[in-house]
Formats: sequence, C-alpha cells, structure tokens
Amino acid sequence: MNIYFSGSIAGGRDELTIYQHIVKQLQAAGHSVPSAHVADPNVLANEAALTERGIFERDVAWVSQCDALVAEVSTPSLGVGYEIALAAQLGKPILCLYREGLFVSRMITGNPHAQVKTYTTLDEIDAYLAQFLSQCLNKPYHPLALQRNS
Ligand code: 6IA
Repeated sequence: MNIYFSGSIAGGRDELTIYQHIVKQLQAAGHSVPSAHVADPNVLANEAALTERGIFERDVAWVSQCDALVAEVSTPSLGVGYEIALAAQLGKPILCLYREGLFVSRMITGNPHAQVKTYTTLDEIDAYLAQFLSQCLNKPYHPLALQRNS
C-alpha cells in the first residue's frame, strides 16, 4: 500500500528517531512511503529547493493519493494536524501514535476518524502498525479500494 507518514517538522524534531523507526517498519513491510523525508534528519536542506506552495501542493496530493495515513503526534504540529484532518475528510484510514503520558489535543484523541494509540516501546509501535495495516488491507469498502476495483 501507499502509506503517508506524517510527523512534525516545524513543530519540533524531538521524536526523529521514532519517525525513522516507523518509516523503516512500513518500508520493510513492503509499503511505499512518499513522505519518507519527514524522517530524514536533513529534511530542511533536502526540501529547500522546493517553494512553500510546492511543498504544500505536493504533500496534499500525496495525502489525497494514499491508502492510509500514519501520524506520530507526540509533538504538536500544525502540519500534522492539517494532514490528519485532510485524510479524515477524504475517508482515509488513520493511525495516530504518541508516547504514553503526553497531553495530546482532544481534536486527535477524541477524533472518531482516527485510531489513536499510545506506546512506551518500539515493540508496541510495531504491533499497532501491523494491526492497522492488516485492517487496511482487509477493508474493501475503503473509497480508494473501491475505485481501484471498479
Ligand atoms: O507544521 P509542521 O512543519 O510540523 O508539519 C509537518 C508535516 O507537514 C509533515 O508531516 C509533512 O508532511 C508536512 N511538511 C511540513 N513542512 C514540510 C517540509 N518543509 N517539507 C516536507 N513536508 C513538510 C521543508 C522545510 C523547508 C524549510 C525546506
């Protein structure tokens, strides 16, 4: 599947190693992650050639095309919130992960469009990812799945 990974950039990069772990897991499971650069420590340098509008339009297109969105929401981020809301409006399956014990916006934790899970270990992240991805693969009613099958 095509999985959009969403993680904080301007909001702060404290969880970079977690982003790297999630992207690695998704790719190792055979999924493509167009936004893998979110987990790249050099994202600011690598994306510098793009205009602000170019980044926005590209990322919106990628969210629109994805089969599902996985977001790490431990670090508050306007962009991550925007991408989650966009994916929700488009009916995409959404998994939000954050470190147990953090105070996270109720617009995420109370969002009926998203599965929201807390973790303390990488093993827990892996288990939530595996469960979520298998649910996505078995959801024939997903709008994109219907388009592909019609
Ligand atoms: O508000 P934030 O920057 O924390 O939002 C992060 C989210 O928005 C990520 O999930 C990305 O998909 C998207 N995003 C925000 N900024 C960028 C970006 N900037 N490049 C790619 N995706 C982005 C490059 C920085 C620039 C100074 C070169």
